[in-house]
Amino acid sequence: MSKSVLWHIPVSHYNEKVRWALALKRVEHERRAPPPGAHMAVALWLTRGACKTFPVLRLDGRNIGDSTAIIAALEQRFPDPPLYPDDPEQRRRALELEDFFDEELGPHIRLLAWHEITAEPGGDGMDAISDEVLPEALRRIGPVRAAASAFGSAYVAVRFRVRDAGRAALARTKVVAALDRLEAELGDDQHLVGDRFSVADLTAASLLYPLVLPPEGAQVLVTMPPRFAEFVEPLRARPGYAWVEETFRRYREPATSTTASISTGTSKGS
Ligand SMILES: N[C@@H](CCC(=O)N[C@@H](CS)C(=O)NCC(=O)O)C(=O)O
Repeated sequence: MSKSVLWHIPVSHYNEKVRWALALKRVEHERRAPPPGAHMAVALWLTRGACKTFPVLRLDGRNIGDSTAIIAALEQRFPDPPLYPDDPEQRRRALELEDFFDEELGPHIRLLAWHEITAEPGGDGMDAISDEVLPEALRRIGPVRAAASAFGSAYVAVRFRVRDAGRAALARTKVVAALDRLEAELGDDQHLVGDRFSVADLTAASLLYPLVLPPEGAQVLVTMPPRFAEFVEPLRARPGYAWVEETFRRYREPATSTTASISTGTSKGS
């Protein structure tokens, strides 16, 4: 059996979803993180045109794109601990919630975070991300770091159209609506479906990680851009916010490594 390889983006919440599943199931793997700008081409190349985003997981010699498909494959290959409930009705609900948070939260919270990070040129946010992808020798050279940050801002502006204020306003509404749905589904329970952790909890918590920045999650962005922090501030008192913190604390093993490799390097991870 060949070793599993996760092609990922360290700062990304969809990638956190898969890193978390791999950690829970204790799947030994290597991680590879190509430089920004190369993601789409590398994902298309790895999946022979089937998927243009990361994460991509190489499992038993097959490259699988999309976090939902990856978790489905992991569930078959490494059934313990299960992320899908046994009961068919509970399983249907868990998958429906996974899909809801993937589609109705994931793209919007990403757009909002990038909107606020790039609204602050030269701010700490993009610099922190540049530091993550630049080799150490280069990140100490001021103009190289500034150029990498400028490239990053321009890339996300084009790729995700993050500068549009109307899209950012819609994203704020969608994030709050996702938090409303999370709280309505939870009621007084700790788990979204049944009485144990499932793919529904995994998806909601990992896609909300940029809002909460829990210490157990990816540690690329440790401080929020000020305008994003202003949006988050009133949400901190919400039960859904506390639930994300608690779910990370209970189920996400702390990341063992805060840095990820660039194109040719590798890192092991939890
Ligand atoms: N539906 C996909 C979404 C993945 C996704 O959007 N990944 C983004 C990072 S958050 C990506 O690869 N971005 C790089 C790019 O588009 O250039 C999944 O669940 O895996």
